Amino acid sequence: MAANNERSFIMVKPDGVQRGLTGEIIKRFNNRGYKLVACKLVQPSKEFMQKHYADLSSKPFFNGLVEYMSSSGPVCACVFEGKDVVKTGRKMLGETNPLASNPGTIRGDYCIDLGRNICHGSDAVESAKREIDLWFKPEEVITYSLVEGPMVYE
Ligand code: RTP
Repeated sequence: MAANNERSFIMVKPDGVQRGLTGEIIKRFNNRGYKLVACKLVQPSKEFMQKHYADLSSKPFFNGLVEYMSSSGPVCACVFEGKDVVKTGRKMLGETNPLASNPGTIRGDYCIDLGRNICHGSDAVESAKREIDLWFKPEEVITYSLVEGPMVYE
């Protein structure tokens, strides 16, 4: 059984912040039962975004992606915690291309274009660990109990 303390790095991208969708995205994860354990607005540098997207450095869209993410306003970097949050978080986000995303998913409800897909979610537990370490100091990720925890997990 997946552990209740699995963590995923969820980021509202500049287009999501500019469109006022930060609260909606956080709300959906909270409503599902996931616990917000870190959250901050960041204006990332180009070098920082190159590190974040290092796995995509050979892709033709890499430079445009890095440029967009570092020069279009802040992002909201979050960590959510809970059982299977990485896999479930990806399902909640929808497909990378919003046009392929089902209604009911975040991208399927709020966006149209691939390069303006409003949110990022870690694609594996290992990449979540790497991304959380990149974006947050250890003391910025808070360990605490939710009073309704027993109402989410049996
Ligand atoms: P993300 O990392 O942002 O959560 O997205 P993802 O895993 O669903 O997709 P990934 O392949 O990692 O791509 C990262 C972001 O790059 C943009 N992209 N543009 N022009 C293109 O062909 C293209 N492909 C991807 C998207 O904004 C995607 O979210």
